Amino acid sequence: MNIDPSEIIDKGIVKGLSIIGEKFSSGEFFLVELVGAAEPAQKVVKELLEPELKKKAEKTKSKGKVVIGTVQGDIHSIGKNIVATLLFASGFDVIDLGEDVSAEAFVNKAKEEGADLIGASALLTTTLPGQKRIIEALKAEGMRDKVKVIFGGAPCTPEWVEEIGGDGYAENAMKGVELAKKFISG
Ligand code: B12
Repeated sequence: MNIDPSEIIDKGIVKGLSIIGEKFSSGEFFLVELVGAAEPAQKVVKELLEPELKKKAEKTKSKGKVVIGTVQGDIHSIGKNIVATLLFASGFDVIDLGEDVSAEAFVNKAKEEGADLIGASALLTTTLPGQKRIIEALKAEGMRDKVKVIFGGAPCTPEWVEEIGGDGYAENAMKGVELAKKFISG
């Protein structure tokens, strides 16, 4: 069978983990189940799907430089890693800062690398303000007009991105790549 890895991610991993998340918030599941579901999902994405996505990497000259990470206080990495992999596979240079990344770290890295785009993930309502802080930190450095910024993650919405003055919202990795292409490659 020849199934696109992005389809497995969207129709399998994301759907399955959202059910786990719903059961966790309704009190039916506890943290142990959340962790128990996250571990195999992460393993499948890292070990099976990401290598497949990378195989399809577009071998052209770099489309542009992206600094990506999960905001401060937030250790959710699965979605961010998928976005980073798909961006890489689509021909972007990707600098992944990992998780629990401060706004200043995003901005300093973008400055140091001359990045075209910052992508920031937030999965908790409590860490969502970390996305706003990136915009503020860029303004404080006088860099807001030099770098495009896109956001994603479960609590993030297009309205939130508009409110904080971001450039784009993506509900999944494919849409993130489309935005990156639109902003960087013209
Ligand atoms: C897996 C998981 C965990 C794992 C994370 C493992 C890991 N290494 O990532 C573990 C067990 C560690 C965990 C911990 C916690 N979690 Co949790 N977790 C989840 C769960 C079930 C799935 C998240 C996930 O990986 N989804 C699959 C990926 C592929 O989807 P995604 O992240 O949404 O990413 C896609 C898009 O959003 C988008 N995207 C994401 N980021 C970006 C960035 C850019 C730039 C772009 C363009 C697009 C984009 O593209 C991605 C790919 O298509 C969610 C439920 C949910 N519905 O999200 C809860 C959830 C996020 N967790 C929750 C909670 C409460 C916690 C804890 C506080 C629990 C606790 N009591 O300790 C801790 C917080 C730890 C911390 N400080 O960060 C809540 C948050 C509630 C809220 N409103 O804030 C949720 C929503 C569960 C729930 N319904 O209650 N969690």
